[in-house]
Amino acid sequence: QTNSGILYPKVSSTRELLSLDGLWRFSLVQYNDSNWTAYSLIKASKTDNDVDVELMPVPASYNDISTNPKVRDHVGNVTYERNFIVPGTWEGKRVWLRFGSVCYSAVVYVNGEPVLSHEIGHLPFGGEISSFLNFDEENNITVFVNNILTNTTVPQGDLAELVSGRVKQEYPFDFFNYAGIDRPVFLYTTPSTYIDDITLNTTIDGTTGIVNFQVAVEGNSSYTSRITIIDQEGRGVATNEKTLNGKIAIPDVNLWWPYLMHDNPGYQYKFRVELLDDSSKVIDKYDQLFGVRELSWDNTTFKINGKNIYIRGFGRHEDSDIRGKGLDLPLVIRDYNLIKWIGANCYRTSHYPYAEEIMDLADSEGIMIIDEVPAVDTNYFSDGLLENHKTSLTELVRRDKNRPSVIMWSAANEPSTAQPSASDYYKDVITHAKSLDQTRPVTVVNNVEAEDDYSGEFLDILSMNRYDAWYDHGGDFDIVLPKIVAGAQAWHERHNKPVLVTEYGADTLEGYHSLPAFIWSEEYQNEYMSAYFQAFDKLRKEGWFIGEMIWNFADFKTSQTYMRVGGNKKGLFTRQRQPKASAHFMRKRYWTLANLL
Ligand code: BDP
Repeated sequence: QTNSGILYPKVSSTRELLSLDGLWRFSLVQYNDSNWTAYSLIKASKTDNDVDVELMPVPASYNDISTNPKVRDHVGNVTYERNFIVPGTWEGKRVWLRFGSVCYSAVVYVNGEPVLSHEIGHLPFGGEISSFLNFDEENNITVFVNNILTNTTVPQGDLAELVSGRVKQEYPFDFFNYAGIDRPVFLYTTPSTYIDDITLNTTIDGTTGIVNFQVAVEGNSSYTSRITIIDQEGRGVATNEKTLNGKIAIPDVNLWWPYLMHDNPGYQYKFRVELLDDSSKVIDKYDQLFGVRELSWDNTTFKINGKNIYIRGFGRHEDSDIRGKGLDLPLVIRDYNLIKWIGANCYRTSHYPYAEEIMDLADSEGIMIIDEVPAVDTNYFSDGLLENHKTSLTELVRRDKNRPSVIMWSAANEPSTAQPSASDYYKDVITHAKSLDQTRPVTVVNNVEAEDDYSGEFLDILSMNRYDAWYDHGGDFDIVLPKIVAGAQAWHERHNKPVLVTEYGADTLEGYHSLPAFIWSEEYQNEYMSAYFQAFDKLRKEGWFIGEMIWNFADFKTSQTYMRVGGNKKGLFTRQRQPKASAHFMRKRYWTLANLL
């Protein structure tokens, strides 16, 4: 249903909302090689969960809640189930069901009837379920959640049968393949004629902000509309009563600026849409937040509101103890406190879209986002994969198009762009991304050398991941400066576009010290960073180098391999969000850069 909107559910005078978050009954379904079987068959083949409490919190990944490795390492379907009551006052309205994300795919039944299905994790989906509900009575919802990754899923994975006969999920990326209903679930109402979608783009003309808008309405097309733009003090600053598609000017506009680029970063307005019937009664009402800002880029620079952007940031993960990738508001706020403490202005949603509630904070705090689809480590290109890859972009742009924080789309992380077949594949992917949005640049995050790559010609900005003095040349910090400078120069010279370092990093065990620095010690991480800082300072003088992002913000869980001691430890912060020595060191650099630029 990608041709309809996916506005975040909100209460208004015409809309109501119920959360289905909380404890759901949970069970594992025995591995079955046909991905989806009939409802009755799956229900009949339930296994018991041994010692486990058969309840699962929503939102959360299910893997780390249990003491049982069968739950953590499960492959295939699980079921989530609960009952809920729909108020009788909702009868006659449209009732919608919406999931913020289910990893990786879901089939949803209400009162035994299939109502929704969705594939690709980390993206919202929903639909109208009015006709399946009993009002003022108990209803049952059952969700089959499947975590199998194949050659055509985004991201890719493979199933391997072990000699014991057990089927195991293998995948090329290092972060743990968490699964479950990991973001909020809502029931909400709209009237029968409703605001389905809102698309806003902004430009600036002197001190005036221009808002280009398109509002999609479903239902009775004879209703009129009233649009009001409301500032942060609650004042109406512009209106339009004529049309659902047009332009509105905001005089003396407050622009949206990134953190530490302005004394009032993250300024947002409300775009209020009201649908009115013949007697001017409000039929539907929705407030969409947005910021006024203009992005531009050329062969050497990337600008916001006419000012050069220099990115100070990191790659991150949605990852924490017990919850896995489940949305957790205390963690979300802790993370933004750390982002501001360290003086960063940007992060990449490596390696998938992050929860909408996390993105809201980026908008309001002025943190710039490189918004990435779940295409990580793509190795085999095929038509089936291409379709899913494009769908992931369609759904991401549909979800995040109005966010001022999103400054760039990332169409992939470390794909095999050194294969000649990558050329046609990425031409198609990037053309698709550009057909969805022309106002933001598109990148692919590469780890191949410029001369070996087949994707760069289609991109607006070149992003490179580098691990010199980590995965090779342990301890040889002196190779970093020449290699990074030459690597970045080669990208710029080949394509004449701005260059960004999107990853560099060293695993570090907190509390392990060594003088002189030795690999895995806190001293090593700092010396490694120093070597990269020297390279970045040299590159900054070239005029086309637009930023530095360390890998990673915090330590995170991985699959089990001898390369990872308790997970990937390249964080500046531990998984519990406490600083390593490197966090203090980075803080000095990021604040110095912020004051310099
Ligand atoms: C890069 C990947 C990232 C990994 C990182 C690492 O993009 O997902 O976690 O390497 O190995 O290649 O730490």
